[in-house]
Amino acid sequence: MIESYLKEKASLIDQSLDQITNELQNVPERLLESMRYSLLAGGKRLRPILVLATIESLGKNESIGVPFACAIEMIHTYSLIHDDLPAMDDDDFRRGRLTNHKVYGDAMAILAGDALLTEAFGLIVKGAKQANLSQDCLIRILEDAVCSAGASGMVGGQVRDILSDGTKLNLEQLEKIHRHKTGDLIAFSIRTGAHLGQASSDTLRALTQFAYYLGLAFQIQDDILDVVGDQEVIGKPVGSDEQKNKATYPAMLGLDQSREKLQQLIHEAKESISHLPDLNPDRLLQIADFLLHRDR
Ligand code: GRG
Repeated sequence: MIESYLKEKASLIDQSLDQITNELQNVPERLLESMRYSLLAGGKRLRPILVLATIESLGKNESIGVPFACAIEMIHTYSLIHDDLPAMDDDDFRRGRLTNHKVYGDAMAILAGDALLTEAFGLIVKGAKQANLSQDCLIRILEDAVCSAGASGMVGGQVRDILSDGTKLNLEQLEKIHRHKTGDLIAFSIRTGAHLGQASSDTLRALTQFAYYLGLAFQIQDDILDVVGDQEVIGKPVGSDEQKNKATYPAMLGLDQSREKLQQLIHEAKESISHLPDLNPDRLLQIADFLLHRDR
């Protein structure tokens, strides 16, 4: 059952993040509290789970991926904290609780995000040392981290999004924003699993394609849930995209066509990894199907 797999892996990530942040040395108490407040608030842990599932699908032991998976969750959580700030989306609730700046103030929320991002890189290096990873492999992961989270990746996507406020986007422009804002970190997760699982270059390419289909599908479902979701279940207010006049798939295509596009993307995602000699795709296919029907 995919639900029990996701639950078990989310709990492994929760425990590891708790331990990793508890072991940080010389961190001012209030900063650590603020970092842990958002990090341990129980997100779905999709990105770290994708790291582990990709390693497993390549027939390797997933445990080598845990520090890398946690590092990616730290980068993701930093982006959520900063995205919620008054200068960005100005949101009050995230992961079912008050947003970081509502509890700790803007300055501490900014710094908690900065610290999570920086510590993530430390954790990647620590994970590489623990696993005796080759320098080549570590460099590939670090390069991917910079490209996917940095100025040409997630941050770039967020900037394109902000600059498009008040303008009328077409579908192609919207997809470019999401490819970077949402897709790049999802691709980084899967590519990290592929590097750690020693995927061939053809398989790495196919997994990257799978990741971008999945990332876009994930975003469309996020947009759909903002229209038809249950606030109690998703942990943040619904209807906020419409209220903020955001360009979304339901706003551009309507709900029915957005759902069709979502199904099409999941189909293409699954096709792209179904016939590779060094990959057993079953787990990743199950996750793709689960995302199609997720309610949070
Ligand atoms: C501020 C640098 C910077 C970037 C912000 C990720 C992001 C970019 C903004 C968050 C807002 C948003 C809706 C982004 C789209 C990606 C997305 C659906 C994020 C939410 O991810 P989930 O659903 O959240 O995996 P949990 O809480 O489950 O981890």
